[in-house]
Amino acid sequence: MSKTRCKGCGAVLQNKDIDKVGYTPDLNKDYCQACFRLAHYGEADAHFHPESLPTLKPKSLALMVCSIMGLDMLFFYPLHRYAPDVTYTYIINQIDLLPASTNLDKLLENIIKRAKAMHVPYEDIILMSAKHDEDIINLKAYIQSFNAVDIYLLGIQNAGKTTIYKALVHDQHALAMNKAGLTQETLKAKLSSKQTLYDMPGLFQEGYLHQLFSYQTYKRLLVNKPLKPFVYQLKKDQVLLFEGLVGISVDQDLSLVCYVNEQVNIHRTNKDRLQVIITEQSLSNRIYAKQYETRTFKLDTGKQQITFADFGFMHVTGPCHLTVTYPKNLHMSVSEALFS
Ligand SMILES: Nc1nc2c(ncn2[C@@H]2O[C@H](COP(=O)(O)OP(=O)(O)OP(=O)(O)O)[C@@H](O)[C@H]2O)c(=O)[nH]1
Ligand SMILES: [Mg+2]
Repeated sequence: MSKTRCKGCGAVLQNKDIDKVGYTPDLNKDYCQACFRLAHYGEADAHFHPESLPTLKPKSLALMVCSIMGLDMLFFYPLHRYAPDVTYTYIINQIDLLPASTNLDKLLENIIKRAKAMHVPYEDIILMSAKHDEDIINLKAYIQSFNAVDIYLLGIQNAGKTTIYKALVHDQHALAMNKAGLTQETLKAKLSSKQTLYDMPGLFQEGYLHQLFSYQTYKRLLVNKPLKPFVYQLKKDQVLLFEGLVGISVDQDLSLVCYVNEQVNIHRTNKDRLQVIITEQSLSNRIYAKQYETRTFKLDTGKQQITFADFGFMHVTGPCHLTVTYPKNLHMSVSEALFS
């Protein structure tokens, strides 16, 4: 088998099986067929998601990249437990997507508090945007201040690892797009004469939008512009329905601050109509949801964040009871809000 790799996703190119990763009819091409179609036509059908956990060399530096949409999962991959001889620095990427009014100092303070509460060892926590040249220059200087020769970019899908990689090593070919699980195999390049940078395939996050929608739909729903908080005053027995996917109701009149893509269809209805509307909208949106479930959460005092996969999140000030109807296979979490 050819050992040539696709320059977009890193998969070994092969011309034997169209249903397997790395397929191309012509082994002399730079890209596998899936990356070619994605890069040129914005289309993606087959979804291959690498599931193996990475092997990290001892004494290396791991940059754990997390997008602001995945903050609820920030410390949930305990790589430090099975690779303790590695230095871990956490990068909170895509901060350009946060509303301009966000207090970044407070966000950092709260993340540090959470790391301590969860006993997560870390060297540093960096807030940055891969789209800002200055942040990339600073990151490069930061990496070069370490003696480590192997530097890994790790984290869940769509966090921005390949975007950072491309900017750091000036790679023109690797694909960095809002297609979850795009990087299939490790990409590597010299960062300097002493250091090698590895862009790793994303760690698989169950229950994100790519499992519920076609690529055409989910790329429309992902947040790609700075978030504008939408405030909704919700009355008892009213339901706020997001794209036929998630319905929220509260046990008292309350305001919800919603952070989702502007294009998301938000519909106010009442509890009696909820099932009918969910059925209609999930059919027209072609949601791959086997079953919806309804759960009630008792929210503590203070600002709480309810996160719906990579779809968005909302802030609610408790105490209150919040009832959520959502597909069983959608990732959802409730935690203390990290910023206001
Ligand atoms: N606004 C903004 N978008 C970003 C930033 N970093 C990455 N993106 C976008 O996020 C999407 C995913 O970026 P990738 O670099 O492909 O993400 P990845 O972590 O390599 O994803 P996988 O390979 O699937 O694990 C792309 O559409 C990028 O343009 C950032 O700092 N700000
Ligand atoms: Mg990638």
